[in-house]
Amino acid sequence: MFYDEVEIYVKAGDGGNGAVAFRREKYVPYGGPSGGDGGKGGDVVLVVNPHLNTLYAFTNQREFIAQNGEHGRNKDQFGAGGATLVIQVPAGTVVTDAETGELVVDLTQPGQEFVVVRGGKGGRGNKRFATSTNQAPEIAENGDPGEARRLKLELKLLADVGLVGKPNAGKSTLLAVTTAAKPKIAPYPFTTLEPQLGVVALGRDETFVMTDLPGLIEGASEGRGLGLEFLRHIERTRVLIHVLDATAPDPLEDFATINAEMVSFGHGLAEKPQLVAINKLDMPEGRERFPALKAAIAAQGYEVFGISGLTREAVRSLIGRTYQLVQATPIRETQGIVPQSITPPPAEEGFSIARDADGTWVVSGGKVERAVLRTNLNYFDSLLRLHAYLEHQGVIKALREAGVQEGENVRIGEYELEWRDEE
Ligand SMILES: Nc1nc2c(ncn2[C@@H]2O[C@H](COP(=O)(O)OP(=O)(O)OP(=O)(O)O)[C@@H](O)[C@H]2O)c(=O)[nH]1
Ligand SMILES: [Mg+2]
Repeated sequence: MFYDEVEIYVKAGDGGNGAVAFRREKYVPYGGPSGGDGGKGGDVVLVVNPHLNTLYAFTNQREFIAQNGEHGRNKDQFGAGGATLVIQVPAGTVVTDAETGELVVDLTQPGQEFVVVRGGKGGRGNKRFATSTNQAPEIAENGDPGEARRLKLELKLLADVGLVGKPNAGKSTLLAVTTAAKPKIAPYPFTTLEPQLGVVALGRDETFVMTDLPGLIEGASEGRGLGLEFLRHIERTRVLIHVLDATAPDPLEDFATINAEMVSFGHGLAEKPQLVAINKLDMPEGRERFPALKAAIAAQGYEVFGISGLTREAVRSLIGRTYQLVQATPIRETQGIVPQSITPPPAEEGFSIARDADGTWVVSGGKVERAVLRTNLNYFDSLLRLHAYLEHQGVIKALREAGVQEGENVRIGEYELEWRDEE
């Protein structure tokens, strides 16, 4: 199997912090709280773009960080939400968590979207905390941090373009000079036993997958040579490049033989768009025969290129034209539809208490640590609220039961306090 794979880092935007502010108006002696909420951080979303067929675009960018939400401001102004960051992937991309190896999502349908990390909620401003008993609360929440994770993207490559031709025509050489693939090349027939796949990239979003195939000979469709098995490989391609060796004894006959084999194999091979690359024009003999060969093949209705895989002459224009044809030829059907599966977020209920080497009590647990992150520790009212929350969650009681003593340090996430027992 041939895979294109890449590891990326995605981070959603942090939520903006809520603001603590009070109205100060000339004729309003006790202006009320007016701190606005922070905006939500942007999500990171994967979207299937049916025009992509490789993960090549990720060679330039591997980190995707969505915008943070803006902080809330005074005068009841809410922070703006961070923009969603959209990452385009080809159909057939399988996404797993790079750390756990767990399947995140299987993206199969054009247009299918999946949120891979969610932006943090914006913190609430102090306006939200006014109550009948506390009309001037100095409480504001911090925004939640955006989620972050490393993802592995994997795509099973299917060749868009197949190189067909007689053994020794120069198919593997052409693959080697246009892609990063390292196929075996040698001056004798049947060098290629296992076809290689390579990504041909004209630009960041202009790519196609090409494969060299073992040379075909007369009778291949009946199982002679190595052909039959590999004719099945070409069945799925969209465009064929027929490579002809201009220095072979009878290139025109070679051309006819291969086409006849494709017709007898059936399965629509003969109907695929076919470009003809007359190869080895760096050889004087090839150069000399080229005009007549070109005329004879063009007369059969084919588009002909005269190239040299060795010196790369005209290889670029052949590739450019191939790309156009790939674009114009309907996409192969997806190989079965895999239902979308979603990893549930890890359970973060509960907390645990431990002591580290220097005697500090450490409280850990997603829920309580998030509460600490959300607290703006600069405001006394916010701290009181955090303590009420910890009390309610049973953290204070559990610490007491664990035996925490007056004057000892307790750490919850970023927050450290010295224990004072009021009872
Ligand atoms: N002079 C010249 N030699 C070439 C050119 N392209 C390929 N060759 C040579 O032709 C021989 C066969 O090349 P391959 O690329 O292995 O041919 P192939 O079509 O993949 O052959 P099989 O895998 O056996 O079917 C090698 O010796 C290459 O160096 C070319 O443009 N000019
Ligand atoms: Mg080969």
